[in-house]
Amino acid sequence: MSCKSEKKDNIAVSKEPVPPNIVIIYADDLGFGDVSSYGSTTLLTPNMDRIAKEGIQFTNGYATSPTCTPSRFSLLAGTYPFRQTKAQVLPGNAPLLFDLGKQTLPSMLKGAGYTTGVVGKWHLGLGGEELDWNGEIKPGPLEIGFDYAYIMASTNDRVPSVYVENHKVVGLTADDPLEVSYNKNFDGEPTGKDNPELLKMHPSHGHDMSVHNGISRIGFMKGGKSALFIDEDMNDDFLRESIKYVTENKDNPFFLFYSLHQPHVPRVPHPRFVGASGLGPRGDVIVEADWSVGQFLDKLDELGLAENTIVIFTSDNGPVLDDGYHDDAVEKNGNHTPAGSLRGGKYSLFDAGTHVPFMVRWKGTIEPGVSDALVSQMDFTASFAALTGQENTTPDSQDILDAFLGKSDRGRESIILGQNNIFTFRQGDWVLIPPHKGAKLIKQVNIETGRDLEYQLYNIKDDPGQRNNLATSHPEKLEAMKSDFEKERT
Ligand code: NG6
Ligand code: CA
Repeated sequence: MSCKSEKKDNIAVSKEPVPPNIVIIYADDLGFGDVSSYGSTTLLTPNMDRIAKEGIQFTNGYATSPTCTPSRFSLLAGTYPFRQTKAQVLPGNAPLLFDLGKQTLPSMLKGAGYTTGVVGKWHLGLGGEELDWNGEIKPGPLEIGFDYAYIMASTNDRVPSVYVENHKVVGLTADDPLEVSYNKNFDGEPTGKDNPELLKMHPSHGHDMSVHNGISRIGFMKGGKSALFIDEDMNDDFLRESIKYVTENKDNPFFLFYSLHQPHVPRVPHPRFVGASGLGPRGDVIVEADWSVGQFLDKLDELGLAENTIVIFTSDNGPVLDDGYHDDAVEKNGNHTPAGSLRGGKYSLFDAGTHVPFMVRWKGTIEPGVSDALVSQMDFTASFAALTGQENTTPDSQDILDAFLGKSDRGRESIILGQNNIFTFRQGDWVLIPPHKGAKLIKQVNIETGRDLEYQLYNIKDDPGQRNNLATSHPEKLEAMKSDFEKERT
């Protein structure tokens, strides 16, 4: 930690140490193999690579779930997602997922004197059971510890297609109220199903309800026309708001959760990035996201904050190609391997569901390097509580600060990955997948679920592609893992 010092009669007097700013840049559905520092040669991400090269690149970094809401919940609440059964992909009109009053990452940092902000995708519910989108939108981020919020209400493929700044929908006018339903359409409103002629991007599965900006979404909405976001501008909107936030808060310690929407569907880059990757819209929006990461890092440099800001880059879950729109993700993928050498992808119990790019930079403090420590996003709360002298009261977050700062190659011993009784258990280099009923393949997205009626046991170090099930040949290891998994669950 650097110290602010003050010259007094030519003697430097040390004041309180200044805690570093903390920024988490969080991609949405970015895979382990989508980043060039993790081996991608087909898609180049020079700015994400910059964080990796100037900091610690983790080769065993995990989100806690292979979908969005549970991973985000876990990151912010320091809790395994399975402890909150509602922590599953939420509709856009779901109530706020958090128990008010419990510690969160932002509330802990607020207690340490930080200003706390969130910009970008939220997908953690808003309001109570009934929410009038034209009134005060609360409880939300401000009620769980953020001082400032500029968020997309849900996801870019779920209505309402609006941003919320603190307690208000941005740009809404009283003469055109916004209404939202996940049950039925509003009279006279077009849908993707009935009005394909209105669409510039067509759904492949689901996503055939309300239409706006030529794209049909999940759920129905009416009105609020002046508030609806433009997909092409979303990246620039979130970058602008993030830069504004750090600029305004540069003189006090701040935390920013900069939550990107890429490469989640619908993949609609700004026109200046169309064709940038050669891999179609999925690649193009990753290039767009990477560019924003670079712009953001440049701004930290310009403000003189690079040396006193921890920058983390990671993703909420693994990759998927066709996730519900005909956007050429499959057709133009070529030789690109979004999951790298890992098996599965988004939604999967196999490793690629949760094993994600994960890097931590603290210029001038962290010695750059590569770490194979087992680290998870759930551990930020306890680790940064240790850094800032706060008490961690979240149930599952572990203090692995030394691993995050590259001082130790020991992270967690083990982690449960999944949500709501669908689990994988990683311990050291071993992965246990308990028996799960259900299909082995999600056909629509062409991803293996990892479900099997038998136990699966893999050694991830020797077999990152999870091809050799060692459950029968290693009965003692299997029994030990089963027992440790049960202990960790309770
Ligand atoms: C699925 C959606 C998918 C995506 C996902 C959540 C359909 C057919 N598929 O239900 O497109 O929105 O939910 O993704 O509707 S996440 O990254 O936010 O978890
Ligand atoms: Ca996601």
